Amino acid sequence: MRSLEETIAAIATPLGEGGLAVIRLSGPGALAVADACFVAPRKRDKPSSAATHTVHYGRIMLQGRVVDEVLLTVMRAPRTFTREDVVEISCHGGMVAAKAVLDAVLTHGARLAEPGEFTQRAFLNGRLDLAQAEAVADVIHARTELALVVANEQLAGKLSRRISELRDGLMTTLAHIEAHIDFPEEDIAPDTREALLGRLDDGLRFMDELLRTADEGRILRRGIRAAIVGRPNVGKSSLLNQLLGHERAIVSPVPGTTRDTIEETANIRGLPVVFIDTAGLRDAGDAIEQEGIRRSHESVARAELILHVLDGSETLTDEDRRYLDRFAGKKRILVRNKVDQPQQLELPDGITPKPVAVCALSGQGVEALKDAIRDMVWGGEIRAEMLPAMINARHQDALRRARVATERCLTALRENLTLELVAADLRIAVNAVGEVVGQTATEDLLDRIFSQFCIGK
Ligand SMILES: Nc1nc2c(ncn2[C@@H]2O[C@H](COP(=O)(O)OP(=O)(O)O)[C@@H](O)[C@H]2O)c(=O)[nH]1
Ligand SMILES: [Mg+2]
Repeated sequence: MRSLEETIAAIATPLGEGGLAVIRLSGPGALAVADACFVAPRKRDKPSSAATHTVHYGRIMLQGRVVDEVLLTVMRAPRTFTREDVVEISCHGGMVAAKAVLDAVLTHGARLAEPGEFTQRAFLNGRLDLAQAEAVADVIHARTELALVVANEQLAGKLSRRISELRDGLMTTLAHIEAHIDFPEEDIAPDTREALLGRLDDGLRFMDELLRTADEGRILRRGIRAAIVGRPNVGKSSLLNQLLGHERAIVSPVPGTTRDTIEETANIRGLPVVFIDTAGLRDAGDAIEQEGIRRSHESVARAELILHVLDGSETLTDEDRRYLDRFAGKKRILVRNKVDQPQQLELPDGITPKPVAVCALSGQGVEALKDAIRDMVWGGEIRAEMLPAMINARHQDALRRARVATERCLTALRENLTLELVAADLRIAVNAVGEVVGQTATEDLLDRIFSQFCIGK
């Protein structure tokens, strides 16, 4: 791990042209670096003598040259994001200006920050725990407001509090068991044993409650993949455009127009849904079309939801039947398109679910289709205020290990095995739960998590 003695710097805003860019500095030397390259209108006004949380106008200088006109914010430890001295310099948003200001601070003793290093310092200095640090990335990557609500609550500590509650409970039980190990001549009284078993059971239930949120947490963070399938010309591309609210896919009366697979994310009732418009799953066609078909097969195999589009104005074909069979076992929604035309389509008996009727030309029925998608992936209305703390894949892995260890512990206690064994398993469970918030995280794990952040965060 890198030394906290160093002062780090990075451009915190996206690269490219914009109104403003922000260069961020953090570390014990942040104010000294600012003193060395910032000149206020009154030369003796130095960042290091400024009051905390104040903003100052001036120029950034490098080798006697004015680099840019800026506003510089002084924030002294510990009331900062990293709990270190922090300086933020707002400069002009061009690529050259931001880069030149960064060069100036690097020349005067700061070092370029690694991805996620500011957040990592916030974690190492105890400002955030690991679950909260991960939430910082979730906030940045949130693709719907709902995802943002969940990320912000995790950042505020909602999940962390649940985890401490769970961990405290397990630690109390562990302390009890260890007390009995210290006095081996006394057997555990039957009612004490019952109490311990009850506590461990509570712990398991608590873990299960959190583990149940993994799927919804994954959907909110990563989105759900929904493939739009059906034979050529039924209106798949038209439907995609309706769901996205803009023209993305080429719509054409010529079958086989969509040669490549199109993927785009839409916000469906707060859920990020990645729609995949497939090139059709037929065999035949020229080399380019075959490649398109190969990709379609791939993305359909990875999709978690199928939207099977049927043309309501035509009778069912063998190809339609093949699609019906093929996706019978998958989570699917049947869409009867072209309801503006005289209807010919009749579905065989026993086909579920009931199709959603739409007209992809006018958009009629598309709102009902969005509801159907939400119901299929979420199960019920989504209200931000009802959302529980939601775990991510890493938390899920840690909690699963904690669950296995706790179950082993319960069995050992029931079967009267030695208390050392019971305690050993319980310690494993406590540590695994602690990983979620980083109480027991290895350096490798920390590096892996923070390296996924962007530079400047
Ligand atoms: N009347 C009518 N025509 C539609 C409807 N949806 C699509 N079409 C037309 O059907 C043709 C094929 O549509 P397209 O979206 O390219 O189908 P795809 O091959 O399944 O992607 C185009 O001429 C569309 O304008 C609809 O709801 N009603
Ligand atoms: Mg198409």
